[in-house]
Amino acid sequence: GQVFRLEDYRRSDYRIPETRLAFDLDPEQTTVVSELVIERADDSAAGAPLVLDGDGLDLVALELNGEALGENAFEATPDRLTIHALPTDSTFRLTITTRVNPSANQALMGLYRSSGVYTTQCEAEGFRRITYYLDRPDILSVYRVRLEADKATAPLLLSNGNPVEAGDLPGGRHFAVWDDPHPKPSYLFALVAGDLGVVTDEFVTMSSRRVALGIHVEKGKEPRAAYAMDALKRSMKWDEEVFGLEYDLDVFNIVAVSDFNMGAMENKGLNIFNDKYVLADEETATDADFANIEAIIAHEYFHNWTGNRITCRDWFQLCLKEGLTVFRDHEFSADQRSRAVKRIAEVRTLKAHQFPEDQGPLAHPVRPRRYREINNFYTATVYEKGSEVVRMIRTILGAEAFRAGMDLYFERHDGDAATIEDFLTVFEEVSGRDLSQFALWYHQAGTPNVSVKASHNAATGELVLDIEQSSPPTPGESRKRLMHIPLAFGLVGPDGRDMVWESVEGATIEHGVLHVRKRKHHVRFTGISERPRLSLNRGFSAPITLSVEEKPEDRAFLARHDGDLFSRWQALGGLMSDAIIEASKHLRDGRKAEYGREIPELCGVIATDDRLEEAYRALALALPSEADVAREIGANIDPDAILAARNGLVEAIAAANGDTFAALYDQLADSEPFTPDAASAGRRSLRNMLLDYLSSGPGATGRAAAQYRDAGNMTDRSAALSVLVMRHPDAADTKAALADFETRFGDDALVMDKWFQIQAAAPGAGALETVRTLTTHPGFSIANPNRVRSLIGTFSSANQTGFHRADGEGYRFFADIVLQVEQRNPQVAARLATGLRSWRSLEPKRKARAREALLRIASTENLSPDLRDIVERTLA
Ligand code: BAL
Ligand code: ZN
Repeated sequence: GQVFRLEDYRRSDYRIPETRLAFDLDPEQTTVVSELVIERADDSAAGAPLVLDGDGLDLVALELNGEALGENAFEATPDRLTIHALPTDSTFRLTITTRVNPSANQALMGLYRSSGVYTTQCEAEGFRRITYYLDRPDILSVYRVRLEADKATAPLLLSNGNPVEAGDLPGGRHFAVWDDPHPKPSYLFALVAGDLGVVTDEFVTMSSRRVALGIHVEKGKEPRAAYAMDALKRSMKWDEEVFGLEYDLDVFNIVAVSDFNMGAMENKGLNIFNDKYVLADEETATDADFANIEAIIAHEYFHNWTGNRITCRDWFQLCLKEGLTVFRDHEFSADQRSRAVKRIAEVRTLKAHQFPEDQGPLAHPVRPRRYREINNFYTATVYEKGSEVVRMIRTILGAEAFRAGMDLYFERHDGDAATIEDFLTVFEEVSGRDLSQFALWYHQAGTPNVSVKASHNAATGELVLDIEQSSPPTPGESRKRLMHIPLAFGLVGPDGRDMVWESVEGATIEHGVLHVRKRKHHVRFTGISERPRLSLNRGFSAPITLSVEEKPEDRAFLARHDGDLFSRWQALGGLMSDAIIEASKHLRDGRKAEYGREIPELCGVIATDDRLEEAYRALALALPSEADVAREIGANIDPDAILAARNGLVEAIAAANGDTFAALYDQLADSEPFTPDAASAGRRSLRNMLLDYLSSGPGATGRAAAQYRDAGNMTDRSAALSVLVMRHPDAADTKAALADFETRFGDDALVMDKWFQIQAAAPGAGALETVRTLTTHPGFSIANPNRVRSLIGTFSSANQTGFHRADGEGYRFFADIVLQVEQRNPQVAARLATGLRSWRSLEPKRKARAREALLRIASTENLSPDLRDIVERTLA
């Protein structure tokens, strides 16, 4: 396939200041008439042909300035429309008629039907599946859209912008016209037509403008949209208060659809959502679902400024809108909930998804320099690491200068298609700092490592830190340049308080942040009378790995006493991870695993420390996942040994704290009616974490079975079911609970996703047969992305022992499914296939079998560009 390169960017010879679209909607034969005002960018472009993008299009008619074009004047293929003979005037009008079949569209890109609703997805390059266009984000146009459809089946007609006209037509049809005054790129175009229920509300902006809000969902599910509406209003308010950003249209609509490749899409004034991220009530959604809905509603809304008003010059700049908008939604959630807890959750996600990407064959810079298929770059690196980079800018500049930089960004670039350079420049200007070394965070792939050695001289009161940075090679980048790493730290004294030094030399330290910029820093502190414990990378100030020479006692001390809650969590997690790694080595060698007393004791202390929020205590008690441990080990992975070692630690913690945990479990029972707020959710998460420990012994199903039975909400019900399935897959209580869940929720697809997910995660070689059988369950559909992700995605990404079965059957099954999904939906298949990205770190037998599966996919004929790109890079 073609390779696109950042350095090849050129401005287009033509612009499209105005776009008028008319859709005559029909399930199989939709006609699209596109009337474009086209402008030559400058005189040097005179004579240049106009080349418009298409993808599988069927051209019906073509007119230039109102006259049909002769056959020799243009060339139309499904993927391109080239017009040779153009008038000499600098502006002309092109009218293009195409015909598309929404019902046949299973790739869910362009215009398609989902449960009888016409909907669109155009990012990144879906608009060219609707009509020929300059389908690139630096072509900004004002859109006017006319929709016409059958009134009985599609009473609702929505597009971007404000509604301007509507009316009835003969033959049971009707129409609506929408006008969007804000110039936008084609990837932000959207339409929806169908018969949906609605929840309405109003938001009054800071300059007293009234905005009509609508959330459109499947009829009968309106009550489940109430939380999303509440989250939307809070998001609108927050963006005004924190960034001074106001909404800019008279209406804001959100539509939930059940077949959707992504989580949601920020189309101007008409966000389209995967229904999973809109619909929630206590009986059908967990606390995690509520938190995700809040975050994603906010994320898409925040794109109105970071993405829509200021968009990307080209797709290499994707992180300009995504990294920044993730940062904004993280800050929103931190303000709505608990900052420390939110930060830990973010770092867990980053380590679980971005670190393995950065450390494997699919590693790429936050701003990539080349791609073959842009759909494959909606990655954890672009989103999550992209957000971390913005966070580091704030850490380096301080909150005030950061806000000034954001203000300047909006002031200077509103209406632009901008670049990362534009973004960095505003922060350099407002702060007077040189961010050129820092910019490597955008340009260089891989997770840097910082190693720290400390030596303390009690007699002189000197502390020396020898700090060294290094970055491992990544594909296409064997030599790395030195990064600017902002390392927040504290020197924790014997009383648990941060020590204050008299002087320091060897590195710049500002507001508790040490700036690592050279390969090596020899940092000397004076006035440190006692040996401190090093609390490093506080708040995860930089997305790096740390190698610190320290004693386990020091970590245990920090886990108990560090004044920084994030670092306490980090210290405890490190101890747990090391203990599991050590135990897994013993088990592989046929020896007995030992876990010691320190970790179980710490777990008891933290679980019962009521000065700490419950949500924090739950996160502290959550052991690193099997995948986390595998990543720490890095090579020659044996998932069975890791599972056994991890289970051993769970049992050791449970054995040491049985009575304490049981008492706390009883004490935390909900006494009030359900509310989804952070404090109540935290209580449930701690209680459900305790339930897992209390259910870890042989035959210990009673408590989980009872909780399942008595649960008043989905959080407690699904947690109990998960504990039963994970800890006691063959128990009668487990089978009964699974059957009951299916009976209760069998006709609710989103809830059944949890049932698929929980079973797909059950450890052990037997999971494969369960998953295989579930693919034939009537509730499963290979055509629906949410079903595929719940069952197959969970199996491949969250079931280390089932998926990575020693005999390779998990991989074989997986390859079959990936190829089946690909027949319909290349994008979802390609995403799924990243489940094998860490194959090289497996032990030799599994590695060979994983490779066979990848090679089989790679050698399949007519592979989509999406899937080919992923498997070839994974194998390279
Ligand atoms: N722009 C794609 C979906 C999102 O990141 O909001
Ligand atoms: Zn986004």
